[in-house]
Amino acid sequence: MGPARIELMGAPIEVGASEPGALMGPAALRTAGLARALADLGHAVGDLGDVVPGCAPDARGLPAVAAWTRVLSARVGESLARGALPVVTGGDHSLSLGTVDGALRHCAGGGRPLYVLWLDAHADFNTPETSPSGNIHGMPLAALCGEPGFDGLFPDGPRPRLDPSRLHLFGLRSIDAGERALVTARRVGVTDMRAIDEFGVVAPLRRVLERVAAAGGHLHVSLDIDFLDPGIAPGVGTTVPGGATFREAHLIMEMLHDSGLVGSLDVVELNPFLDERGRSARVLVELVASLFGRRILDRPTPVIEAVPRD
Ligand code: 5AB
Ligand code: MN
Ligand code: MN
Ligand code: MN
Repeated sequence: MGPARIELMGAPIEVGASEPGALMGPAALRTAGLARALADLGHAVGDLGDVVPGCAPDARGLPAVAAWTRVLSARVGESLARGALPVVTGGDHSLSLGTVDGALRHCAGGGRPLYVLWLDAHADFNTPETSPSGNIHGMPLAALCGEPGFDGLFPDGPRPRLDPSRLHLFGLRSIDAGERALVTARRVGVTDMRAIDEFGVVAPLRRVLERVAAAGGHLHVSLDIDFLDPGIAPGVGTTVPGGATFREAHLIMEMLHDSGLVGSLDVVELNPFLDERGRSARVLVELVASLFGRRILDRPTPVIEAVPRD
């Protein structure tokens, strides 16, 4: 059984990155057939179009990101309240400030813990103080977890924080000194590339999924395309060699589907301006389709059966 309805929303934001082009990401994913691929699997799919931020066209920096955060949080919250599964396409990774905030508020209202699986080459745990670049797409997790330095980013008043122990970084292979200290101090879960090389993706991911299942949690998945090796997904501003292979990423998506735990999804950092003939957009569509149930044969694989379900 799948979600009642998948709701696609574009978030053409690039103010969080220094390389221009990510604002074309939602359009490229539409062209690559994202909605059609999901509908072909039998899901009810709605494309709600692009989210429009309530900021001046010339807004830059933190104020612009704050406007995106506000509207994305509201849209994701509304989608979840309708019982839908929101899929937000980016756009740079600062959009997850809004999507995760929306999921956090929704879960807090329902008394469910929110877990985040961050598929990314990077930790995205810088603060304005530790960041070597000043780019906000390298900071969303620090802000969501309540690190200082982000005044004015979220709507005023109390807000639920992301518990760092319910955050898992998967595929990490590039981390700055300041964020490494924070990730360690806050006890964030990490499966870095060294661990994937040694153990593969199955055992570490199964452990994450078991925790979420045991807690009855909502799993938010944030897929940064630079999680993948640049050889298969070159359309990205921040390439790091040594990324996940297509087969590793594909298996992760299949396991996520069969877990039945995913409640919301971001697909971020696609930069069509840097892509090669739509390759990266097509790879992302393939992966998202697998997350929503595309499979080779009509049976679960033995590995996935080992993940307990209640
Ligand atoms: B992405 C870097 N750590 O903070 C920084 O693509 C890169 O959303 C951030 O993961 C990459 O600028 C942000 C050097
Ligand atoms: Mn990222
Ligand atoms: Mn990244
Ligand atoms: Mn990036």
